[in-house]
Amino acid sequence: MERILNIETIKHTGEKVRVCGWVNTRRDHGKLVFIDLRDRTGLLQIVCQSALVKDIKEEYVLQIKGIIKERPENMVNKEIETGKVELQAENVEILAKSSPIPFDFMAEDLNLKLPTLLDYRPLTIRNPKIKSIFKIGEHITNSFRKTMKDLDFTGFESPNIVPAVAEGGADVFHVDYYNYNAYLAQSPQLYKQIMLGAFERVFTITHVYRAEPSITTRHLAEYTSLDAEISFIDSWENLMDICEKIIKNMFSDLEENCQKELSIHKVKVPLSGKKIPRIKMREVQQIILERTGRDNRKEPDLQPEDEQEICQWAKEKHGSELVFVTHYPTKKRPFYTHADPKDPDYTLSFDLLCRGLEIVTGGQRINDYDKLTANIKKWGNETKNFSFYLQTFKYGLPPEGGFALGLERIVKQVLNLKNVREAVPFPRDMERIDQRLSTLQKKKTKKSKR
Ligand code: AMO
Repeated sequence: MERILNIETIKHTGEKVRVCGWVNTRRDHGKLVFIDLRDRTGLLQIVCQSALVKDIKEEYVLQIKGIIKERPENMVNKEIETGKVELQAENVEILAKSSPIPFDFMAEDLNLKLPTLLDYRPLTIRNPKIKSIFKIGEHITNSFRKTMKDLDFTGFESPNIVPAVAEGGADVFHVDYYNYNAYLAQSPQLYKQIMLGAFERVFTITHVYRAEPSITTRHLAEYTSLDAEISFIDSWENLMDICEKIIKNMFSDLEENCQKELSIHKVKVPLSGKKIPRIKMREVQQIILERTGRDNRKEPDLQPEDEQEICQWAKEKHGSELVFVTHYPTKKRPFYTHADPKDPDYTLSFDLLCRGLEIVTGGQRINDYDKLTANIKKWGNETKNFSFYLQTFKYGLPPEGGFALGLERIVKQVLNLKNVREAVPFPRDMERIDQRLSTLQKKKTKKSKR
């Protein structure tokens, strides 16, 4: 007999079926035992003679054969999708045993401290509310890919071991690569630009690495970057148009297909209004001054509290929980960023903020070989380290730009999670590689020929 899923049992009343899953709960009522069996589609009530399930405890994995019965009207459970039926067990087989569970990790509102939640990830991932976080993440990634394909972008795989630092700064992980110096990629930036020479518009979904020197609620050491790069742009604003389309498609996809997951978290997708407002960074600082009295007008970047305030402004003024902030100072952007010809102290760049947090960064790139070479030097890098990448421009690349979305940050903002670590099944940060680093022994690193 073929296994059927719990959700399918509602179409099999009166029939004998075989189901498999985990014991979610067990309730003993004298000679009868009620088991809620959990599989990937949800719960099903099993009614058994106690003799059949004598030693069976929570999280045991079972295979059960029996007859699907309709429940009497007054016994229907509206809380579960199979609530109109139950399975009268005739045969129960144990597929795997479980040790006693250390705490109630299936509780509806699992109120654990983050370190405990992550220390017990193999268990807490089974909780429906936690599991739903990763369903949302998967939908976001699929929706990004779908919009990219609809817009005729070509996908590619970007390398994660790289010889040069794309985004600048010291936050890179060094790799001892056959005793040569290499890095874990901070972004697929240089490779997506190279790919344009053949495909004109490309995307990639890839893990990237930032050796963040501190622990915050918005930074991971490894995260998923959803990257797009587009050539033959008429204006850098085309980039924001495409980014807006991606985000709007993403949110309507979640609204259409993830109501269950959104409602477990008691959230709605962020409002994006008719058109997401676009505002220059210096104007943002002026608005912040007027609204809060905080004068950050000389600061080269927005502070986290400024990002929250401007999102609040966008919601009140434009009915949008998203806002594009544009024209960041040239000094603060990587070497490849195109300056604004009208005011070269600022760039043709943008961040997209959502509910108070940056979720996307992008902008136009320098596509002129000489200007790019000069900028690499100006940023303190040696051009020989970039000669591979520079071939792209040496042999002609049209005006272009692109952007990258931080997957986990989008999940965090959509679900109103407190910490971005909750949005990754297995987060890496200064304190953890699955296990807490403090519990692992430090390895003495071999001296490499650098
Ligand atoms: P940037 O460095 O701003 O830009 O990164 C792009 C987006 O990635 C997310 N992000 C992070 N998410 C979690 N943890 C981190 N440590 C982290 N750092 C960044 C953010 C951010 O907006 N090459 C450019 C993009 C481009 O211009 O195409 C880049 O990497 O959501």
